[in-house]
Amino acid sequence: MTRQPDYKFRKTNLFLCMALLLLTFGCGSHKEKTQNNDNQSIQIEKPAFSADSALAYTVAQCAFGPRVPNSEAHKKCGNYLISFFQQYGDTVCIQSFDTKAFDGTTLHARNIICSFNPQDRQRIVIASHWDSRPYADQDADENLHRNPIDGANDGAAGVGILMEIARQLHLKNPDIGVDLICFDVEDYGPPQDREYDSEGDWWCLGSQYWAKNPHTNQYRARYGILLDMVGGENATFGKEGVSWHFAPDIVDKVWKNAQKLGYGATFVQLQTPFVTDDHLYVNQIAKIPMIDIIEYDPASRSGFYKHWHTMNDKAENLSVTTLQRVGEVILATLYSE
Ligand code: AHN
Ligand code: ZN
Repeated sequence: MTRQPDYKFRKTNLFLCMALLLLTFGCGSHKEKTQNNDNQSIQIEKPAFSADSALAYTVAQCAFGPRVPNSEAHKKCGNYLISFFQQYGDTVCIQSFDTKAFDGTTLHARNIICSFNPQDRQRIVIASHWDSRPYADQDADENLHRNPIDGANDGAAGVGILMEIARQLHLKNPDIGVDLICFDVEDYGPPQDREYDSEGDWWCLGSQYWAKNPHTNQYRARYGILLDMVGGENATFGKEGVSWHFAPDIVDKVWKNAQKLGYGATFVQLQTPFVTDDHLYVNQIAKIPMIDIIEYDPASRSGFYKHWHTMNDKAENLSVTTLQRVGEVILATLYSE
């Protein structure tokens, strides 16, 4: 059995599923009763989140092949994301730019920004990166260290959640401005398996570009949430250092929402190490407080997802349960503003 069926076939299926979903949940919203750990029942008015859809969107991205900048798969997947978001968003902005990689290569990049209620001054950003890493430099097999990875969890899963969120926001207006941002070239940093002159900010090139050149004049947002490696099996998310430093109130808000939904064992009460990720530059350069929901695995060598930057970061290793929890926490946060 393959988990990456023919794309056209799946697309037809996907549309059928969506038609069915629309018929079943035409009103787009229902009151969800949930039980938290203290046995108090709480109600948050928000639309349903379908992790099956998020997974299908994640598989669809991976089916193009590794989304390494300058590759054909990267270009095709970018086009797919743009036309997807154009179906659901009020506006879609494509930020095209060229940027220099650590090795001197000029990379052709695109940040993709899907906005809801674009005229609203009260805005929230939900972001992820859509490119995948050119090097499996954490793989157990050294011979594979210069192979590109699928980045099913590292990239595609976060974007898959953004896509499902776009579908839900289209069904029920959140009454606040929302920008779903797919950053490009997050993962083109120098290989980490040998000494490289890694002076310089070679990671997160797309978010650095956006932070210096936001997609609208005088752009402001109240806060942002970055999703990175949000689909691993039995994943836990800790209060990451950069997030805690720049936006402790947002971390607490999101972790409280997770608690209310009964996901306190996934969003754990633990301070975890600083991570250089897209949110760092959004905080430092754009001065928008942004947190990172990123898997923390104390048992893995890196402290990240166990298949991080390996050939095993594949769609078949993703968990719908984790996608569901993260998706619900984000929707609960957006609809309780
Ligand atoms: C570094 O490895 C420098 N930062 C981790 C951020 C990252 C990479 N997230 C996904 N891929
Ligand atoms: Zn990565």
